[in-house]
Amino acid sequence: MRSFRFLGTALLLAISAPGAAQPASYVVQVYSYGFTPRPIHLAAGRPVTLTFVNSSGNGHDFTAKSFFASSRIITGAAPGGEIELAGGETRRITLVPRVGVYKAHCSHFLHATMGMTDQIIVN
Ligand SMILES: [Cu+2]
Repeated sequence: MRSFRFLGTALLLAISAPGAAQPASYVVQVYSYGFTPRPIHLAAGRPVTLTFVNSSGNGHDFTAKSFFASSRIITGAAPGGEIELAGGETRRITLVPRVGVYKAHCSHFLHATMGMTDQIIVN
């Protein structure tokens, strides 16, 4: 019995051991009218799951064409360099970002003017 418990613990440690396969987690809040955090800091070459949470009842998007184009996307998609979010929607994308400073904004009419701009710093 005792040895089985030890085996279980050993297995658990093996599974939860730090490894390159585990992506980091990063949450971007989307609301009327802004993004948080601002700027967004990411580690270059490290897989990260970006979770975009639209807490408002209105549709918004996170447009960052050069950022998504230069990243290696693992799961999810950003067609046209955009993450489109309906009111209350949450979307995830897992990618490996490349070194650089990128601009992001909401492409909906006048939303960038009202504050929906951001910067992604990857280093
Ligand atoms: Cu917007």
